[in-house]
Amino acid sequence: MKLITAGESHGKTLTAIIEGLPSHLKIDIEEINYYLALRQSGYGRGSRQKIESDRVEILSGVRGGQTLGSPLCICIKNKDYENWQEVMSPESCDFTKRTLTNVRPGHADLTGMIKYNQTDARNILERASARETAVRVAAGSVARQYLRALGIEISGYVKGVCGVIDPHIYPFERLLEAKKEPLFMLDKDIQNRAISLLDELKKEGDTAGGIIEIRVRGLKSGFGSCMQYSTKLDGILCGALMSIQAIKGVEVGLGFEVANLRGSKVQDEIFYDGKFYRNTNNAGGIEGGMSNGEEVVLRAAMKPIPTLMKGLRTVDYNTKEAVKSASERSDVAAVCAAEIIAESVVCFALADVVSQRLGGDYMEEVLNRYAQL
Ligand code: EPS
Repeated sequence: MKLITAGESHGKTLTAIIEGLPSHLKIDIEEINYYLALRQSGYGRGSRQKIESDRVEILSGVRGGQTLGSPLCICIKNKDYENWQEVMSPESCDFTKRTLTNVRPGHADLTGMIKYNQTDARNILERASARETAVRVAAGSVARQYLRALGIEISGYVKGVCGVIDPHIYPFERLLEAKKEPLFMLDKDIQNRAISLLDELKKEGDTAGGIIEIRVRGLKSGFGSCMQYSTKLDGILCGALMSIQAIKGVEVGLGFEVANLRGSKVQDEIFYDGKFYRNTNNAGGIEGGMSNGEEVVLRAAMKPIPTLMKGLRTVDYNTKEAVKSASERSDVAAVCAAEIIAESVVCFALADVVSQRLGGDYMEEVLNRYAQL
């Protein structure tokens, strides 16, 4: 299963092509829109989200609610384009307006300008922007529907915001409740502390990141492979998470903690009672680059949003003068959005791994093959 995305943040539309879906997969468009709305929600989002109300349009690959086996072309319109047409139109536009040269530390601005030989960071930031993730959520939501048909579910929650961490471990069933919470957190006291912190940061013109946990339930053992480095499931899923804007760290299972513990406290011992099982899941459901049948547990660390209302010290790209970095509007935090995006990219990457092993041109064939494992 392959995905390619296109689109600028203030351009006409975001578009994606998904290739490799079998035929006869029922597509629930309202569910895609549900995840798009969730991606726009969450405490700490900025005023851009009041302009956009993302909805997917399927342009090809689906007929009467079912996939045809042909490539799906999907798009999400940028409502803000109406306000940006003068500077973003592909036909003709005014290059002197809404230029950005006070390059923002931590954004793609400076490195992108040098790499692509630009004098206006707009030509970089429009594509680097996390707006692109809207269409990845739509594609991930299609992949989620494919996985769900096999009984594989993906969920997650926010585990921490700017150092306010929830140390609890929750059963999979509880994770869905997080979506009803303003910060997708499951402990209300901890969430209230995080909200107060975001309020303070907003007043100070500062921003925050956080930690997201993603879990996969129902994945049978043997997906991914120990035979070639590029086919290892942990490498593939962590790579997908790292591809999200602002993600700077990823862990599987115990994650970085494995380095601090002795072997007998880290390895999950194996037992047999009619079937093999383990009493612990420190490996996070992946051993030797293959799913082992336990829940897959992934965590991602998001850095704070690089556009700070109070600005940061930087240099004007063209004049080389010391200036404050650019800021018109910004999210204080987008950790909830990142949680939905993380679920979505895991869905897509996993659907690709699953479909590589199972093959199948139509859903019934796929389902039969999974049932036989
Ligand atoms: C983003 C900057 C902000 C965010 C945007 C990502 O947009 P604007 O520059 O229009 O205020 O709101 O995210 C989205 C639009 C979105 O839908 O997630 C950036 O620089 O990455």
